[in-house]
Amino acid sequence: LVLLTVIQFECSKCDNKEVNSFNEEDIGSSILDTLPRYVLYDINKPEGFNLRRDVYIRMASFIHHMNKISNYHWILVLPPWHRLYHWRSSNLIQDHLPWSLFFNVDSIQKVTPVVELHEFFKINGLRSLDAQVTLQDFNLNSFEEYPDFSDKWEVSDCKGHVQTEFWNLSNLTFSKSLCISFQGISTLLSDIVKELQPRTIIFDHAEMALHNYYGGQEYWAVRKSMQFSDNLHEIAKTFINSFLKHNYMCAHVRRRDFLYGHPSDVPSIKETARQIIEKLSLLNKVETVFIASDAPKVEFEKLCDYLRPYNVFKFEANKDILNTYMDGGVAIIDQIICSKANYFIGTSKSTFSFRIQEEREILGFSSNTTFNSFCGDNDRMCTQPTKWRLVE
Ligand code: GFB
Repeated sequence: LVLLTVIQFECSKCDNKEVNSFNEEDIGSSILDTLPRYVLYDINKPEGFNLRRDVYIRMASFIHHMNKISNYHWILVLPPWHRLYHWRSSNLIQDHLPWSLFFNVDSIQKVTPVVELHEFFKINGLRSLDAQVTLQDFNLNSFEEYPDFSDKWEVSDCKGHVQTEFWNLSNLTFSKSLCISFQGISTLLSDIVKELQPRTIIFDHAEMALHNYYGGQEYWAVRKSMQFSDNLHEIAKTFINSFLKHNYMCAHVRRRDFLYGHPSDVPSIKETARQIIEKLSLLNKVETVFIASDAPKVEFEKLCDYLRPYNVFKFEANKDILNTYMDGGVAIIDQIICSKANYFIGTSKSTFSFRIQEEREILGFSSNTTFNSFCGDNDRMCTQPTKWRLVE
């Protein structure tokens, strides 16, 4: 009993200490009921880093809800970062990365009970997860006169591919596997949990679950807890102090797949430069532009040519930084630098830009320096981003 009390204490603190895995048969069911329960999740493969950050907020909100309505203590397992499509450095192995590489996990844990996957394995050992649930769409008939958008779920036949090897880990197994057609907010997942009564459950396609209340108090509390790691902040700070001198505009110039995915929102390089210069002319004594971009080198050089009268900077990671923090970390450094600029202009519909705007809200920048985005070549008066103001 003393050992179990220790396990319980360690787990509910969610700290990084090693916790012995337990043997279920040695433990009575009433004592098992006192142990924490775990939710794991994964997301549609092609989704990028910043949409994944948004899905975390939805899952955190679900865990908060579970801890309000259930007698058990629920903990969210942070899915490792694994081979994202946009991470282009093919010489680096960018698999199974813990959240602590990018985020301050202590800060996250102050708001939501979470553990990293490797910590979960220490607690759970190699026991099968009680349930694997693949979320999928309902078959919506587009010809229906009144399509039903109400929150609902039902166990159904699997429509698409069912993932069996999460994060390429063949030792993750499941006692039960089912597909559920799902439409609704993330707290609705609690009904599925009530029905299945698992102690450990993994949801695939967690992006199907929507926000309870996007931009509400809980949203911002969780969002604020997602601080980037001190090391990445330190690198960004050194760059700002050395080159930008705290007086600069940042432009997030999203290229590559956005040229095909959102052609009318992405201006040509020449038009991008024109819009940057137009903004600079309205800013008092700002002569320096920081460019955050996934653009290929030739496009960036072309942009520099058009911006010639101004000081133009881009963060280039040295070998050490790239090897340690990889493409994901370099992108975060770009985001931190943009979040601290005197003025920010982003790319319409890019979640990379949205997250910078949120960070600037948290830091207290005025909204006219934050909620700005480029317009496509043929729509110079395009709609500007919605001002999602911080709610406390
Ligand atoms: O973050 P993300 O979901 O934003 O995906 P979007 C874009 C990824 O591209 C980032 C890289 O996570 C980075 O890896 N990237 C983009 C950048 N801009 C920059 C930049 O300024 N600096 C650096 N260093 N890297 C969505 C995708 O992208 O676009 C979806 O999530 C889909 O999967 C959609 O492809 C069309 O919202 O911009």
